[in-house]
Amino acid sequence: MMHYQNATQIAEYKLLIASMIYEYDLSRFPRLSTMAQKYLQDTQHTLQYLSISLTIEEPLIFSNYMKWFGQVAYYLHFHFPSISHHFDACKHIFSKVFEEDLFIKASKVFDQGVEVFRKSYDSTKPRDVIQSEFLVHLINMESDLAYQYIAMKMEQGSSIHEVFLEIFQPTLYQVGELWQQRIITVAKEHYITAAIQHIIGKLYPMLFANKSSSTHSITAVCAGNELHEIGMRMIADFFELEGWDSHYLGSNLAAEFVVEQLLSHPTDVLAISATTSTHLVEVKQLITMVKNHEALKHTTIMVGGKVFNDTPNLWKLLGADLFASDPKQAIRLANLFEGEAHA
Ligand code: B12
Repeated sequence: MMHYQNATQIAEYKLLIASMIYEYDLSRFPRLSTMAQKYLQDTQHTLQYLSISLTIEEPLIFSNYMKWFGQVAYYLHFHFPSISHHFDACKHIFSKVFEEDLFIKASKVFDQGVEVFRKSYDSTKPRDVIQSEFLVHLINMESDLAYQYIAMKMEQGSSIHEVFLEIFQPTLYQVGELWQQRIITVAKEHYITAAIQHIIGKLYPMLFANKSSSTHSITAVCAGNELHEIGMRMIADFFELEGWDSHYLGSNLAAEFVVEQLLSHPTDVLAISATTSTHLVEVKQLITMVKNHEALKHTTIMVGGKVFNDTPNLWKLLGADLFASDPKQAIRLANLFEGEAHA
């Protein structure tokens, strides 16, 4: 049997380790035979988050994942004793396949996570998700009415900032909550997201009608294959509104291509967004590549997104220069930093 020595191997061999955990659990609870695929999938997720948490040396990454997993397990009506047996099975296999050092470190983080899971599972209650008029239109798949609602708000004097931060952002967070509680389907979540992106697109002529001249520049990218891109897009748009030149690159771009872009079109700031912690290794790789490149050593690296909002100090651990939780703070910090850099 192979013995793993470091945290990255946990992610590398997650299918193999998950299979061993499943086989062990199955030998004690034969009824698990009906759910092999789901079991293996969920276990691989848990191993992936454990690996990242250990690699980055931030236990909160795994605990936050287990908090979320506890809520999901509650809404999916998972059988609590079965999950407890599953966690025991994980520990049993860890003790067999991890070298002693790794086992000690992994057990500490894993045990904390299991405790957080228990508390989260026990304390989760269906919460009322406020359904605004805008969200109700989207749930009813009436995107034209949703657009008319936004157009009316703007006619009544709402600014782009208000529409983005007081309507789109809370609506999207509510959509996440509704999806997690299984009140709306994955397809509906996709529909609503696409509809909001479409509405944002329609607002662009208004957005950039009075753009002032550029003083600084920013490149904005989502980490690795991080698909949550609306937050990064909003940040880039707000910088643009503040008179910065913004180059928004979207997601699914390998680090070497980001570096290539920065070399051909240098900007003062590189902004990187991450929502889930599964993309943190990619954030770190990109930061390291930019920092190690002689021609890019003056590029200021700013990070943000849900995982950074949920994990204080993570930005420092990854070597970023700045972190901001929202557009206002991002612009204030970037202006301050760039002002000082050019003073
Ligand atoms: C829409 C959505 C999706 C869409 C994204 C589409 C798109 N084109 O962007 C799709 C369907 C693809 C998706 C997929 C998944 N999703 Co999703 N998704 C969401 C949802 C509902 C909204 C995200 C969003 O747009 N928010 C609105 C923006 C404006 O907010 P924001 O991202 O926080 O950005 C603000 C700040 O954070 C900050 N900011 C953001 N980036 C940056 C960068 C910098 C530099 C700075 C300074 C600041 C900054 O400023 C922004 C503006 O204020 C969230 C719910 C939520 N609570 O966020 C779930 C959510 C994030 N998803 C979740 C999950 C689990 C997934 C999947 C794993 C699901 C699955 N089983 O497939 C996949 C992962 C895909 C991947 N590889 O990344 C979970 C994450 C849970 C966790 N562990 O943290 C959430 C929280 C849902 C939930 N309640 O369970 N998702």
